Formats: sequence, C-alpha cells, structure tokens
Amino acid sequence: MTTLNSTPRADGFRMPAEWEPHSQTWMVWPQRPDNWRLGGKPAQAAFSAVAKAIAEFEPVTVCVSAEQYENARARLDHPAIRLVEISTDDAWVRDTGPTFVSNALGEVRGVDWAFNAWGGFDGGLYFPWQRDDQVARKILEIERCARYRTDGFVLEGGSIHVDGEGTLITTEECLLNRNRNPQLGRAEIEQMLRDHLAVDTVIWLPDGLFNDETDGHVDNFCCYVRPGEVLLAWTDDPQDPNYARCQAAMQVLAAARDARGRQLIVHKMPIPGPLHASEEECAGVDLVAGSQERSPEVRLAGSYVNFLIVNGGIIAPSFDDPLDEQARTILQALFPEHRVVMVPGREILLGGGNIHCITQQQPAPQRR
Ligand code: KQY
Repeated sequence: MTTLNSTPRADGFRMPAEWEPHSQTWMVWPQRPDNWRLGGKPAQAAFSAVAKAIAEFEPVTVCVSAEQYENARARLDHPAIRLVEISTDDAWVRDTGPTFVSNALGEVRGVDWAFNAWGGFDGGLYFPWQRDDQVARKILEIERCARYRTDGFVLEGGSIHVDGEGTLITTEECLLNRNRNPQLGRAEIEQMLRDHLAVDTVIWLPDGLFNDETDGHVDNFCCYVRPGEVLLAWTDDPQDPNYARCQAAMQVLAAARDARGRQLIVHKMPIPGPLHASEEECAGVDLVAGSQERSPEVRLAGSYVNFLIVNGGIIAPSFDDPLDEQARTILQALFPEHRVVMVPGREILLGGGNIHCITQQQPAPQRR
C-alpha cells in the first residue's frame, strides 16, 4: 500500500460532508467483555440491527475477529453486508477507521490518525490499543486507497464534523485535552485539520455532552445537517449538567461565521433521559483493571445527535424514551429527502457511544 508524505490538502483532497454519496459504511463487530456486557451478546444484536438498517440503503463491511467470524456471519444475514477478518481492540470504527478524503477526479484516499484509546495513560479507556491503531491502515489496504498517516498526532473521527464546504466543528474539551496532543497548541492543531481535511474555518465549542467518556466528542453533541445549519443537543433545564454546556455552545454558534461567511442556523434536539445503566447491566461487564468501570450512579451520555447519514437515509438511535418520537419528527423535518430509521441504541450507549461512533462512511468516487 502507498503511504504518502504529503498532505491531502496539498494533493487536492478534502473531507466530503457525510450527506455526500457513499460507496459503503464500515463497522466493527463488538466482543470485548470488559466493555460489552454478557460477552457482547446484547451489543452484537444491537450492532446487527444497525448494520441491517444501513444495508437497506448502501453496502456495509463489518470487520470481525477470527473467533467471532462464524457467529457474526450468521447474525449479519443480509446480502449487502460483507465481513472481513481484522483484529481490533474494540468496535468504534468512527474513531479507529480512516477519515476518507476525495478529490475532483473521483479518487478516494484516507487519513490514518494516531489513536490512543481516548487519552492513553491519562484517562484512556483501555490498554493496549495497538490493534485499534492499525484499523485505518488495514481498511485502506483492503480498499487499495492511498494513506496519509499522522504519526504522533492523535485524533478520533468522532471529534470532528465538517460541512464539506470548508468548515469544521469540534470541541476544546477533546481536541485541546492534554491527553491527546499536549505538545501542540490550538493554532497547530487547527493547522493539522486544515492540512488533512482541507478546511479553512474551525468552530470550537467549549465542551461536548456531560459525562461523555471520549472527553466530549462533537458527534454526540452537535452536527451539521447541511451547509450553514447545525443540530445541537439541548436542554432548557438549568438543573441539568448539560445546561451550561448547551448555553456555551449556543453562544459560540450564534457568533460564528462559516468558511463561506454564513451565519449558522442552529436547530435544537432534546436530550433523552437522564439515562442510567441498571445494576444488572453494570454487573454484566467484566471487571478489568485499566478499563472503564460501569456504575448505575453515572449518567449515560445518551444523545439523538449521534446518528449516521447514509445514501437516502438517517440511521438514528432510540432509547425507549418519551422523547424518541419527537427526535424522529425533528430529524425527518431536517432531512425531508431521507427516510429516518430509528434503531434501539441503549446497548451501544452502555458501551460508551452510539450509532455515529460505531460507523464510518466511505465516500463514493465522484467527479466534480
Ligand atoms: O463514542 C465514541 N466515539 C467511542 C466511545 C468509546 C467508549 C469505549 N468504552
């Protein structure tokens, strides 16, 4: 495979918006018992439902270990779902997979960011993470896509959203965290984003959602729905620990201008819950030193913003919550040309993320 020493921007590549056409979506099969309760069985059912929902709109490739191949193949019984055997540490391909970039000639390449399990030895969620750090490279190799590797620069795909027209949204809580790139300041981090994603404007929200174990990934809090319009997780309850976070994000978004000089329209999405894991759910997770502990006292970072845009569809989590239908209505109104499909997201949330976090879109080659 080819690893390039240049940057995507210098080579005429940019990160497309998620709503641009995909050739497929990538996922990874969950199995680690210190993150997924009951040996991953409920999570495997949840991931299967997500994969099959996406497969109604576009092809899906699921990476699976050798020992889980037979089981995964039997459960992912859909003609549009392909399995490939890849060793991983866990199942968060948004963060471990490549960020695909494309050019006007219809070529697709990938950025392989360094990965440190969301903070390395300073708050990271497990050790070792070497196999997860290799996922992007392996996917690019399978797809015969050239690779840009950012050795020493840590970034997860869930910590960024782009509008495809030169603007990126992220959070200071994550990207400026000392457990990612302590050697770099804000300006240097912005420069990495400019060089690797071909963006011109970076909008920095102060924080992500309360208790998000990724240190506030933006994909659980705020996303683009089209150029100039974002969707922000929202509460009007001053007692909610998310209140100050939402207010601070709104202030930044209201004052922001995007790369094309637009003022942003901000849509609000209610936050489900508060949601908590039950005693029984927590008891089903293996206790391993260095892995994330689970407790019913800790509020889960549940969010309807953690959805995936696919070709003609929106795949969004539901939580068996009274707000589920309102979330669906909001999404359907924001995406009138897409069909909104809600898939139970609780099991994925118990592992620390949701549908956007467990998926990675690969853009279709497009001549522009
Ligand atoms: O939400 C994500 N992007 C990843 C969450 C990782 C949680 C590991 N327990």
